[in-house]
Amino acid sequence: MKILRLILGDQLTRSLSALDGLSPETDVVLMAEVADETRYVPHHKQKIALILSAMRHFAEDLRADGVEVDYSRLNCAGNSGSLTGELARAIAKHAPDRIIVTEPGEWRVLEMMRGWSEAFGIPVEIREDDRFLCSRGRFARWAEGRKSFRMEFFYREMRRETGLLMAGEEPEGGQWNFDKDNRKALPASVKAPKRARFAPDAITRDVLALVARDFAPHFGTLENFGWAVTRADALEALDHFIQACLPLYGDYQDAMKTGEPFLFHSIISPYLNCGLLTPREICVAAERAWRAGDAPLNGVEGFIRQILGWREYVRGIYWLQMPAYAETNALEAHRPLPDFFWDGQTSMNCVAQVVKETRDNAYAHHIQRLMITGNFALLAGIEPREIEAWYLAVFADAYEWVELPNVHGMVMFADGGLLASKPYAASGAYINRMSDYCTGCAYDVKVKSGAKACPFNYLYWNFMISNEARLAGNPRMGMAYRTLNAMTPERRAEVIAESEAFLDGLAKGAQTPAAQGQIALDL
Ligand code: FAD
Ligand code: DLZ
Ligand code: SF4
Repeated sequence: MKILRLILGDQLTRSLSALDGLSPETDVVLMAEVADETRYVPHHKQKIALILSAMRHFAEDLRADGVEVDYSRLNCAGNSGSLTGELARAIAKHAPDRIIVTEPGEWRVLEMMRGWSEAFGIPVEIREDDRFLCSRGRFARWAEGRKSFRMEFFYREMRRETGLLMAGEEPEGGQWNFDKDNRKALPASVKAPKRARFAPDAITRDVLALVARDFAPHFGTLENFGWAVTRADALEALDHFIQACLPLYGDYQDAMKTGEPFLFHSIISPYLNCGLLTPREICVAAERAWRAGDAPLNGVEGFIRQILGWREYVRGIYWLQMPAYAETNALEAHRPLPDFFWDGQTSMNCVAQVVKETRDNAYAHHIQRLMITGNFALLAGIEPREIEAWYLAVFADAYEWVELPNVHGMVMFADGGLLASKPYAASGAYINRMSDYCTGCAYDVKVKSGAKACPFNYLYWNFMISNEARLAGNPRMGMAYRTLNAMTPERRAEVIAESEAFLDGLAKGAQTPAAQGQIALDL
């Protein structure tokens, strides 16, 4: 029996379920670079280059083991531009008896796959993606009958089930969560380690040239491209993180510093999400470092929680709730996305810095995504679809299954609190505490009203005022609403007027550095 096995650009794992039982004598593996996937959002140039180069390396690796790979390059003659079209061409060429795939990460692709058997008149087997630590079925069982979903409880079950950081039935260190020891501001004396980057080889150089030529209008630069594109290099990047960064990961997990985009973060999400690394091996490596005395428990637990907890949890929510999830807009936010999300031309130094780093690296760390660009989008009431498309495009690790719950749920509260118990809204004081951005800003973080006032200060209260009916009853918002209730009517009116003037100005570019007579960041 001849089997055609399709591998997608984020399924680059040799133990992938679609490859299980592969017979090199009879089977063919299909991999396809297609316009539909490279262009459905204006992906960052580095993201496209990373995926295409990693796909080409993966195909070479399979071939070296004697596997026949039918590989469609983006610009090869006859490339149909779609996964369905490339499958049709491969069926005509190889006349397989059946097709095997691993379930895709995104709803839209699964819908497409579900039509293939009928369209081609061949059995199509869609296998579970067992690279995740929690299957979709297992998550659905956990969620069943719960009124609200909270990551912390899910995470504890996952710790018990996997045995990670467990001492018998109890969590190591006597606590499930060590976050109170994390979240320190970064002292000037602490320097971030130099990060492992990988010089492009001939395959990557070809891909970089293709992306530079054919994707020029897409967001981002290619100059800093140093991503691993093979499993061997991704493992080296992981090893470097465990040795050089994990010891201080927890302490400075929430810190932000100008010119230090990576700090002590792992930068492994692009590898994890395209399949070069697996979540289990990363968690095991982190736990091993703690058991060997090379990293403290607060950081190791915090790191493992991101992968075993948050990553699995957001995937579970995505599959449980799609496709309706993407349609909700609980806070009725409808403002268009300002241009400065793409060009960085804003006098808000924090936002400009994060956009600049994202443009240069296809990366921003979690707190930059949540508390700078995310916080701004929440406070400004940006239309969820518009900000979601931005997040899906600009990061090398972005795939809808992980981007959507983070943006729709965690940042925009558009799901009405299904994923997060309260909106992550913050004024300038938080940004000032966790970063050095305010010292280089045209606005003054300590000023609450007037031309010099930090926009996050009045937008924060404006957000509370405009969402009072929806949020005042939330027990976790009690303190904010008690403070708001103590505000004089005059101050309320001032907050609303200043916010409206600022938000109206967004569409007109009124607060770009040029409009304000300042020098713009070099973007
Ligand atoms: P580290 O801080 O070193 O964390 C280790 C790993 O934990 C990450 O590699 C990632 O796999 C996982 N992780 C951490 N937080 C989360 C989370 N909230 N959800 C899922 N996994 C998590 N992550 C993506 O992989 N793709 C996305 O498209 C994405 N979009 C996001 C959008 C917003 C608005 C926010 C707030 C977060 C988003 N995240 C996304 C989660 C997180 O910001 C990134 O995973 C992280 O910044 C990647 O950098 P790192 O590998 O250095 O992470
Ligand atoms: C993200 C991406 C890109 C940019 N290009 C391709 C591609 O050319 N071929 C491919 O098979 N996959 C690509 N991907 C990853 C897919 O978008 C991903 O597999 C689906 O979104 C399902 O998660
Ligand atoms: Fe951002 Fe406000 Fe600080 Fe400027 S003053 S960097 S706008 S928080």
